[in-house]
Amino acid sequence: MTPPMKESTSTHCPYCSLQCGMKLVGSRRPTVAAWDEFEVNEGALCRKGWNAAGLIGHRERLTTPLVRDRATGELTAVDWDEALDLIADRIKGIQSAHGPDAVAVFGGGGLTNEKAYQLGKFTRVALRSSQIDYNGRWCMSSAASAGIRTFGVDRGLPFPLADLEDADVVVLVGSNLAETMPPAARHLDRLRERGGKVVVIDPRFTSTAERADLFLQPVPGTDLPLALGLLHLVDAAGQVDEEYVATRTNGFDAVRDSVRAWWPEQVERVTGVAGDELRALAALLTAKPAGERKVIVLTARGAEQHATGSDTVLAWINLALGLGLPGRPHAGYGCLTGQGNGQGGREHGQKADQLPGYRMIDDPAARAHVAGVWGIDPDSLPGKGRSAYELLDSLGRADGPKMMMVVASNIVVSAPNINHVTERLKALDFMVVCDLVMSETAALADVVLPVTQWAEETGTMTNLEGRVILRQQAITPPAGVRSDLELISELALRLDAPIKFSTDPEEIFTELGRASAGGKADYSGISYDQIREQQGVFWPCPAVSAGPRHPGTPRMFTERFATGDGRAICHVVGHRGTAEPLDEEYPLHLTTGRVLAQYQSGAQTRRVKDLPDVGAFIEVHPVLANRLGATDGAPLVISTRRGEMTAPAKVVTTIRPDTVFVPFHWVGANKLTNDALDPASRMPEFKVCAAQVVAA
Ligand SMILES: Nc1nc2c(c(=O)[nH]1)N[C@H]1C(S)=C(S)[C@@H](COP(=O)(O)OP(=O)(O)OC[C@H]3O[C@@H](n4cnc5c(=O)[nH]c(N)nc54)[C@H](O)[C@@H]3O)O[C@H]1N2
Ligand SMILES: Nc1nc2c(c(=O)[nH]1)N[C@H]1C(S)=C(S)[C@@H](COP(=O)(O)OP(=O)(O)OC[C@H]3O[C@@H](n4cnc5c(=O)[nH]c(N)nc54)[C@H](O)[C@@H]3O)O[C@H]1N2
Ligand code: SF4
Ligand SMILES: [Mo]
Repeated sequence: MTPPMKESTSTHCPYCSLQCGMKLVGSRRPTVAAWDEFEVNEGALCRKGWNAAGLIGHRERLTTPLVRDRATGELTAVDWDEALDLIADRIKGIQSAHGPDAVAVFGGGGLTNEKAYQLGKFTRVALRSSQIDYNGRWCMSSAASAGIRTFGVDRGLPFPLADLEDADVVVLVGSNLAETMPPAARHLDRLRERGGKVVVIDPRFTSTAERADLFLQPVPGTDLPLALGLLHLVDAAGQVDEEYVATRTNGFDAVRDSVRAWWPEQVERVTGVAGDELRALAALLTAKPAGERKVIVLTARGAEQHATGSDTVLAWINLALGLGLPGRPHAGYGCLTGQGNGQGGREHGQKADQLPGYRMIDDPAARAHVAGVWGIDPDSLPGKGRSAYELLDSLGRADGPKMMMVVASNIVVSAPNINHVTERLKALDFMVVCDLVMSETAALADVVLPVTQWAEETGTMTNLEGRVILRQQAITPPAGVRSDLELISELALRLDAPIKFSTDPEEIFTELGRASAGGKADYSGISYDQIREQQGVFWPCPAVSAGPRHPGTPRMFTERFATGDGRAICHVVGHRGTAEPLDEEYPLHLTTGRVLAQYQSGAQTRRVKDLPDVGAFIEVHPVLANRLGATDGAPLVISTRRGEMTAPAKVVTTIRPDTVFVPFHWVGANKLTNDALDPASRMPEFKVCAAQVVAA
């Protein structure tokens, strides 16, 4: 029974990893109001948040399952039983012909913790398939891989966001925070009011850069040598925090040796950043003596979405360790995660190599623990699957899946090299898409299942700080839609799964806690009530058998890192360059990213009428525009080795003359992008490839 809805519900935004608190007022056509007491955003919201209710009651909302009619080829309304029976039949048929791995699942970092957990469990237990991965692989996986290797654990920010305010210096490497999480920018403003300094590193002078005291504008894909050059300068000036390095790290000397050749002039040659600017930044970082430095280094997608992304993050972490920052007050390294549940989405088992609690699927002890919670034989759990892009690339091939279920991703807009990916999707025998709207990916499906959206269901999300928050149901869903949890449960029944799948979020959260107990991301002590009382609870938060409950862990690494001996492990990394160097035919760097008013593939925000749906554009410098004979707004054709698109020029002085930028919220940018993958994280090189631009 659906409970009667309240007139005002405190909940959270449906979009990014800040997970701003907001109120939804009214139960039929609710409006968004400020929730001033929620400490992460203090009532502030960005334009997307203020307009979040625009998708509630939207005329394009899917409210009935659709099945592709064999005769007409059109998607046609059917009832839920017919759609679910058909899906279960196809799963059984395809698996009996080709084995369990012939059915794949593609999840999303926008799913609640409960959904991400159930989806991973469904794939391993009901489908018995190893083939699950998710769009988070394209998000912060490079930082995750570097964090795990160095600190033994991956929590985007190991400290609350508000710690930024009390730092002396914040360095943003490839983050356009003022557009991608606007309410967070006030921490930078407050820091500067106190006399602190903000450093922005970006090939474009963004609205975040407008807040910078020091702005470096490197060639895309060169953040790694930039970090090597900074550590070189810090060491050459005798400014390495020797005591910290000796007591809290392993392997630093090899790193120190490896940066000896990275003189500022050498760095300038590779990155385009002048030696003096590099020296200015090194001076800022070492303005205070070792032990007193309140410096925070943050990376985001600009530095991470590269085929060298994980090494780049390792290089910036090495710099932070050399300066003696991680674990010290108002200092450290962090990654700004992206999607609403970008953090939790990677902890509960929808990643190809992971089980809940950030446990590794090839670890026998982890398998035994999780199988125990699930009530199954550990030997029945499949092993590691393919990473997101490798999974898509394998679809329909002799050894690849023949069927895929997509839950919360709009792949044909957001995957790299989409001309190729779309071909692979079309090679599938059967595709199911679960979504709230007819996304570009849903339009290619054989079955589309209409699901509830954020305000219509309850679940937890883990924000960029590792704070587990509760999105409470505020309104009754429209007739005809079901939650992802319900359809997972129904399908599991039809597949004769050995166990039942609950549809109750709180019950699932409790089970998820038990599955995570003793793991790296331990949620076992967290309850919905505690989240309500504390404005969220930071993991790790283990269950306590007697005495007061664990309060959660806002700040990590204060005494030790999560490695065997408690010390951070330094990794030597070298400069490799981008996967696709420029040449005569493709002489420009193409980079891609976001604008304030649109979210991701735009499936949701392009449908909100109060958000400007301006279409893709190609940002070019006036020098380049002149050479092309193009004025602002004139159509340009941009092409790479993989595809081309036409879009109007946006002539701006804020971009490097050798670089162009295209936002990826509209179909097009990803016809161009390179699918070269990072060897460790399997992150595609979204942020740089070689392009040619001509006037249309
Ligand atoms: N408005 C809006 N906000 C969002 C989202 C959205 O779609 N729209 N998505 C959310 C998600 S999932 C994510 S992951 C985050 C992403 O948040 P951000 O990482 O801040 O966003 P991006 O625009 O992808 O990239 C940031 C900057 O990287 C720069 N850049 C490009 N190449 C390079 C490079 O080689 N080096 C450096 N140093 N910088 C480079 C770009 O010019 C851009 O300004 O945003 C979240 N918030
Ligand atoms: N060129 C380029 N490409 C990029 C990036 C880039 O910077 N440049 N960034 C990458 C990054 S960081 C990311 S995170 C990805 C994101 O790319 P996508 O995975 O495409 O992200 P969304 O547009 O958020 O897609 C989510 C889909 O799920 C639906 N949805 C929302 N909530 C739910 C739910 O609870 N259940 C179900 N079943 N569906 C739901 C939405 O309507 C939408 O269609 O894009 C990547 N692609
Ligand atoms: S910053 Fe992110 S969470 Fe906050 S209102 Fe905007 S989109 Fe929503
Ligand atoms: Mo992301």
